[in-house]
Amino acid sequence: MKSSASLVVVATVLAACGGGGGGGITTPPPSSSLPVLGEATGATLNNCAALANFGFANTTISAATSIAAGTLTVAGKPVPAHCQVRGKMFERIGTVDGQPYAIGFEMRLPINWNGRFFYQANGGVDGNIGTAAGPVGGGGPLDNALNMGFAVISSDAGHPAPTPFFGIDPQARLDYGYQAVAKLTPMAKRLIATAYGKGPDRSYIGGCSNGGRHTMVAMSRYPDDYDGYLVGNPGFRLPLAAAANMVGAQNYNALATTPGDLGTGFTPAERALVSKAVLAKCDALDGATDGLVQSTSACQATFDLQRDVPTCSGTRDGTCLSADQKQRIGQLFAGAVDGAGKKFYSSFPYDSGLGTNGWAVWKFNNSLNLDSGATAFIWQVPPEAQAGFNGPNFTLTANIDTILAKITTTNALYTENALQFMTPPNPADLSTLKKRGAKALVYHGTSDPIFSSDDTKRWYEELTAANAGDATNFARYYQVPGMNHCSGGPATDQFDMLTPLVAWVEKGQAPASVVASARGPGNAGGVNADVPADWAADRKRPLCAYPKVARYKGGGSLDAADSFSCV
Ligand SMILES: [Ca+2]
Repeated sequence: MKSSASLVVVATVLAACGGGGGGGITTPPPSSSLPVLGEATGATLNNCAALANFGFANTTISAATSIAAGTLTVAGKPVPAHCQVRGKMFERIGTVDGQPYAIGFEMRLPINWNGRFFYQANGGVDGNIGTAAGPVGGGGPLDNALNMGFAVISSDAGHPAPTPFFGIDPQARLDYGYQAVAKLTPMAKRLIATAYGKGPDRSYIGGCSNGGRHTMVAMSRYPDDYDGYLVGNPGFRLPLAAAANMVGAQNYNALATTPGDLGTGFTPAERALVSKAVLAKCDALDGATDGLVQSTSACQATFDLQRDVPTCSGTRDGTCLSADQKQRIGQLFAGAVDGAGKKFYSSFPYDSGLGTNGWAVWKFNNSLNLDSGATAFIWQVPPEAQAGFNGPNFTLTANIDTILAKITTTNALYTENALQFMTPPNPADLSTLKKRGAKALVYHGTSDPIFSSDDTKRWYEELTAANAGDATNFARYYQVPGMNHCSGGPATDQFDMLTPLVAWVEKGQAPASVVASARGPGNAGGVNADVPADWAADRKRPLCAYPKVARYKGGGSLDAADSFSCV
C-alpha cells in the first residue's frame, strides 16, 4: 500500500523545520567544552487515525489505532493514552530460501508527547515486535519511556520469527546486525514529525543484552542519529561470547555425572559453595558484610578458586570441588580458549550470583539450545543445513577452531563475517558522538553468565585511554553487583537510567551515581526471587560510575543508599 504524495511532502517540510533538534539551545556548560543539547519541548497528537496514511519510502502502514489510558500498565501505574502505529519496511522475498522478509515495527505515540523519541532495541535474536514501551534499565521496570511521554519504536529487526533460521538470508543477517536501525530511524523521525507537527527535539536509543549490542553498534555507526545511548549488559561481541559459552558447555559436560545434563557437572550445592567462598573473601572489601561484592575488581585479586574452595579427597558431595572441576571451571572464569590455548573472549568475574538459577540456565541450557542455532545459522559462513539440525549435539561436538574460522570468514553470498555485522566497528572511537554533545550510560551485572562485565570493563578502559584518560564527560559505566543477565541475582537490580541520561544530555547534569533498589516481596515491578531473605525488601544502593565503587561509610542501615558513598 502506497500512501498519498501530499502527506509525504507535508512530512518533509515539517521535518526540515523541526526534525533537526531545534527545540533546545546548544550552549557550552561552564565545566566542560562539550555542548549541552538543551531541553526538548512537547506537543500534542491530534489525529491518530490519519497516521494510517503516512507515506515514506519502502514503508507500508497496516494500522493506526488509538489506545486508551490504562490499557498498558507499568509498575502498577496506568500508561497514558497513545496511538499505536504498525507497519513494515523493505518487504521482499529472500533470494536464498524463498521466504518472506520485512522489517516489522510498531510505534507508540503519546497524545501528550514530551518532544523525545526512543528507539527500543530488543533482545535475543529479535524476530519479535515487543511492545514499544521503552525500557529504562534493570529488572521489574520502575517506569518506561512511553509512560514518561516519549514516542517509542520497537521492531523485529528484519525477520518474522524469534528463531535463528533467518540467517540463511544474507540481507536478514545484515538487518539484524546493524541495518534495521539505520532504516527505521529516519522513517520513525518522519512519522513523529507528521504526528506532532515537528520532529523529535531529542532522540534516545537503548536496550539490554542484544539490545545493548544494538545500542553500542549505533554508538559507533550512527553517532549523529541519537543524542543519548542507554546500554545494558551488552552482547557487543555476541558471536564470540556464544562460542565461549559452547566451550563452557563442553567442559561442564565433561564434568557431568549424567552426560548431557550439564548441571550435574557443577551442581547447585557446588555453585552455592563457590558463591559463599567468594563472599567469605570479598564481601567485606567494600566495608560492609552485606551479601554484595561491590569491590568487584579487588575481589578478583583476592579470591582464588584453587585455594579458597576445598578440594575433594573422595566423591563429590557438594562440600568440595574435584581437581578436574577446579581446573576446568577456573579456566572458564579466566576466559575460554581455542585449540591452541589462546583466549578468544573474556574472563568472567567471580561474584555472589553464580549460585542462582538464572546463572545455570545460561551456562547449562542456553549454551545447548540458543548459542548452537545462532552460531550455526546466523554467524557461520556457510550456515549449517536446517534439516536434522540438533542444537545440543551441535554444541557438544563442535570443534572450537572450526567455529571460530567459520564466524570470521566470508564468501560470495555472505559478504560480511559475523564479527563485522554484529560488533561495533572501532568501539573505543566515539569522537563524533562526544563532540556533538551526545551521551552514553552503560550498565552491566557482575554476575552475568553470558556476556561478561569484564568485557564491558575492558571496552570502557579502552575508551578511557582513547580520551586522554577520562571518558566520564560523555560516557559512564556502572557495574551492578550480583546482577545476572539484565535482571535478577542477589542484587539491587531495579533502577531508572533513562531519567539521568536525559538530564545529562539536555541539562548537562552528569550522574555521579544512580540509586538502585532490591525487588523483595511486594515490589510493584515484580519480585526477584534471588533477593536474600535477610535483606530489606527494598534495600537500596548507589550504582557508582566506574572505576568508583560503593563503599560503606561505617555507620547507618545496610539497606539504605545513603550509608554508602562512591569512592
Ligand atoms: Ca559487601
